[in-house]
Amino acid sequence: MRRTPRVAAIHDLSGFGRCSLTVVMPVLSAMGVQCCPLPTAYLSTHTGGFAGNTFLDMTDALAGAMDHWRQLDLTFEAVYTGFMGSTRQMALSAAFIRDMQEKGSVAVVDPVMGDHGKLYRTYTPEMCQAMALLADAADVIVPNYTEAAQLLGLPYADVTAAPPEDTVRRLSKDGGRSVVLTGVSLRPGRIGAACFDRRDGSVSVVQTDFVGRAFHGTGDLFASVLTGAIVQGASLKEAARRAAEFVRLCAAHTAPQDLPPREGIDFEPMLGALATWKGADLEGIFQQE
Ligand code: PXL
Repeated sequence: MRRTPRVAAIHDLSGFGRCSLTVVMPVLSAMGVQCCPLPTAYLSTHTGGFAGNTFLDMTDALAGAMDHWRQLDLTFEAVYTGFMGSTRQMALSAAFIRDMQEKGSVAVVDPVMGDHGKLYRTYTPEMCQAMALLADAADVIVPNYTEAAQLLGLPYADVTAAPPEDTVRRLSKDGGRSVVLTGVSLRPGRIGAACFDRRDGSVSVVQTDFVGRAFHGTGDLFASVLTGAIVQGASLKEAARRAAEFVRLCAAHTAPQDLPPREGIDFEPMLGALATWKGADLEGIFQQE
């Protein structure tokens, strides 16, 4: 019997606010994937909407844990990275990715830097450059429009105005990496992602209903489901469909509660649905646009 797929997850641990490892770990576990965390930092809360959060940098511990895993000769179906606390963490992550790729890992890099046209307040221009280098090591990147603009060195307004099909091709760096651009809306009331699959050069857009509000942590939720589906063997487009549909389900559950957006998307009660989904369950939910 094939062993349970494993993912090495390099993200911060934010105690309150539903993002990064507090999303990544339960989502992957619910999908039947072993999540092995490599925490980059411990924060009391995420940095979006809470003032005065604590920040414990864990870069030295990260380097030590990576070395220990190398000594143990561990292998992972995927290495999945997100929010980073320093340029050194990004360099360590890129080196770890390259070592694990030699042993068969797929590298999914969510180049977390900002949202809604603005960088998160801890990100400096040097960190954005280092994130672009980390993204160069990836097999799959999962940027939103803000991050796509950073990676392409273009104004946010230009990237949001461009056809998403062109943007994912440009982000692929001549087809060298797959791309899932999030927050793509082809028409009002619809939202989803544009995908460039480097395996066959195909470009596709998946769309689902937009549940009228934005919540913190939806990017982490989307990228976690995407990563889980990829290691389960789904195609990139199918993985993006599952991710978009799960985010929609959780947003529909969260919106009527009227929680402060900084508390994040209330995904925990929906994990059961994620655990039992099979690819076929989603047929009919999506229309090709
Ligand atoms: O959701 C991305 C994210 C992850 N981790 C931390 C953050 C953010 C976004 O604000 O602050 C600590």
